[in-house]
Amino acid sequence: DLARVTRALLSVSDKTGLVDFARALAARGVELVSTGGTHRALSEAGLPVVEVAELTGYPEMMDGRVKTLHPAVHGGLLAVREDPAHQAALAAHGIRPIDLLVVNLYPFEAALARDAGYHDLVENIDVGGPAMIRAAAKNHADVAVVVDVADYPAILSEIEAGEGGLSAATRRRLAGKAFARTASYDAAIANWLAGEAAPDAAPAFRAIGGTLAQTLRYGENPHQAAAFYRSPGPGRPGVASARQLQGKELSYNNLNDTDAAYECVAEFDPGRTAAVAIIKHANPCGVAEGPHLAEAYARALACDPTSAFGGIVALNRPLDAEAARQIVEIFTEVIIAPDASEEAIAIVAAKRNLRLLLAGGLPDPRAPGETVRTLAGGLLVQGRDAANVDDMALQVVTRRAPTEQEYADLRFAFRVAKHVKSNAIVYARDGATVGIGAGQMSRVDSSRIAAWKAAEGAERLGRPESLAKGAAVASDAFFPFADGLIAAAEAGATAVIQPGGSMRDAEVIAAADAAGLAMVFTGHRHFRH
Ligand code: 93A
Repeated sequence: DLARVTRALLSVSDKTGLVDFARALAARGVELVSTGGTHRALSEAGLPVVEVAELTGYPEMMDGRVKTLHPAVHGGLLAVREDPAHQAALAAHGIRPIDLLVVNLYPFEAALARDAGYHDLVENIDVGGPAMIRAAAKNHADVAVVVDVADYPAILSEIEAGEGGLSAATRRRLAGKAFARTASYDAAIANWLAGEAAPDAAPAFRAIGGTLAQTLRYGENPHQAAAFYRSPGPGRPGVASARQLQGKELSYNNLNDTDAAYECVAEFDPGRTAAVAIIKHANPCGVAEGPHLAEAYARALACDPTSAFGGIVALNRPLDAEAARQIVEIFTEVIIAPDASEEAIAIVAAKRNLRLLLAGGLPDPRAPGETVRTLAGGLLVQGRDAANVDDMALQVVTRRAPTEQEYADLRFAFRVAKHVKSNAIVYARDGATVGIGAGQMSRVDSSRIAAWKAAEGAERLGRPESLAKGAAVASDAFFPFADGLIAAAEAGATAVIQPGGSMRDAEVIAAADAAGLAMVFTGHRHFRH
């Protein structure tokens, strides 16, 4: 079962060991054919070698994109030696068989490793090489294919020992290796192209087994590539599962904000109350409960109507006509709700750019799950914050205990604070936020901003006193010093909810008592960064 090697085609990018290997072949009387660069290397070494262009009758063209893609090459590789019809075809077209193919491919992987640019990478996609490798490997009954420079010595010694031939077992083994090589080569190209769409998110989501849901026009900023990946498994009802009824494609920021909005409003049990959350830059700028959605929306909007402009509105019950009519009155990017009435859908339809997303349900705020974020060289994974203020044993730490109304507002404020970026301070009154301070590096600054918003709200309504007057205030983490709490008391808050646990709790409690505040500790922190 030896196949004699009489004619070899060599076409290699990596020219390591090439000359020695070719010289040994030539010494055994093997005729050499090769492509441009390989041909040059061999003739410079003084070896007799024919150029492929001579075989095909065509010069290498299009920057080498077309050099071996020709019947004179592929016929020579694919012809079955024992098939008379194949032999007749060879004869009819003046094609001579090739018994040994030696190819290594354009160094695509190396180009990727050195972070070559897009154009450079595309040019490093070898087409003719893999085509020849696959042809020779398919025809391993007659042809031997070598794709690895490390195999040269073994091939040579087998040819020496086998009187100019290679065994069927060797040809078959080489064919297997050849297909493995083209497969891994193509996989590298495919992965690169898939990753092109979202260079930042792709590795992270491949790691958790997500699937690409949407290639986004860009990320947080236009110079950032981005994509939206859907997590494996059924997942929580929300932005990833929602049906979009109208409006243009959601952007990266829209998706992020819509998720924040829906997760926030899902904290409100629709069986107990209607609730609305309005979100901007992933932070709530107004959240409110109400007997029905329209009232909840009006109250949420009243908290900070300036910021609500161009915001995302999330509802915990199916959108009805009354609420829809109010929402379309101001510029809104997205509405997300579990469902919507026909009438509400028709009302929203009049605003063609407004996106309406129907999620089919509300996510369970207590359900387990993960959050993932990347950092340089790794991933941070944590369980989602599934803690719920209704499950917390609230500990009264002040002389005065909250009234029933204060308790309700404290729970409301802490529920919202969970969805405000830290440091988070939330003032709430009668089931509506009246001032939110988000994302400050100092808790006192968040307190000041929230109090200022509450004062602004009063001005808007023509009220003499800040809306913080008589409000409940929530802090996502403990007050490290009394100053933040004193600021809240000065703004007019009467009740405070916070995790507790500061070294200075005693000072903070004393300040609360001095101001006549009622304060409860939750024992749970709601950091969100
Ligand atoms: O550009 S190609 O995809 N088109 C071809 O027809 C072709 N034939 C061989 N690349 C092609 N090759 C590759 O050229 C081989 O796989 C090898 O990597 C390289 C050798 O070129 P040279 O002999 O000019 O250095």
